[in-house]
Amino acid sequence: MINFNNADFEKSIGNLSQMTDDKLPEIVFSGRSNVGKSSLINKILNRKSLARVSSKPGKTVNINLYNLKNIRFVDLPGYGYAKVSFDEKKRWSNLVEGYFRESENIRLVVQIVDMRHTPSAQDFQMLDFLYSKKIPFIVAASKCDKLNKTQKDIRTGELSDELSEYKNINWIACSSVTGEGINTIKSLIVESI
Ligand SMILES: Nc1nc2c(ncn2[C@@H]2O[C@H](COP(=O)(O)OP(=O)(O)O)[C@@H](O)[C@H]2O)c(=O)[nH]1
Ligand SMILES: [Mg+2]
Repeated sequence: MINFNNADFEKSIGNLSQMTDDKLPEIVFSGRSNVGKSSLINKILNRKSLARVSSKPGKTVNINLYNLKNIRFVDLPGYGYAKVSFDEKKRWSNLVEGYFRESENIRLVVQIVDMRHTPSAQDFQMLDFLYSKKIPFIVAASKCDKLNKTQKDIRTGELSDELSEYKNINWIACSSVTGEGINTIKSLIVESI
């Protein structure tokens, strides 16, 4: 049983040695900066502002951890923000690559892409990485409320094609504004545990 309504912020870490070694199953959220990662986490957890939502792409290269008692949500630092320095990019890759290398408790990665656009080169890099390493993942296509019916139909077909090389991967149109897709994502999280 997962109680999505009983989450606490655990901590924000800039170094993998700060990870708690308690074998809690982990649900990982990954995506480009500003794609709607924090908003999605808040929506799933039924909270207004547990995860900080920002109108500007964030620069903090930290992993944020949320504890749901018997599982942990792992909020990876966003990527793809153009204005970060070489050092910050280096910090991002050390932290994220290190996390995937060292964690033995990943049950599911929720890879978030913006429904309105073709996934970026970095999104595809992330998807290729997850797929080739056989890490279980789903794709959450965020901000679907920003598309009208016609646009949504078009993007649904296109995104299916764009993701077609990842066999048997679920992708879900979702919105943190309307709540569309959130229950499906929650079910897939439950199934993964
Ligand atoms: N319309 C709409 N806006 C969203 C949605 N999700 C996030 N946003 C907005 O996108 C911006 C970035 O969101 P945030 O959750 O901080 O993204 P993060 O950087 O990936 O954590 C904020 O202005 C949010 O209000 C969504 O599903 N629909
Ligand atoms: Mg965020």
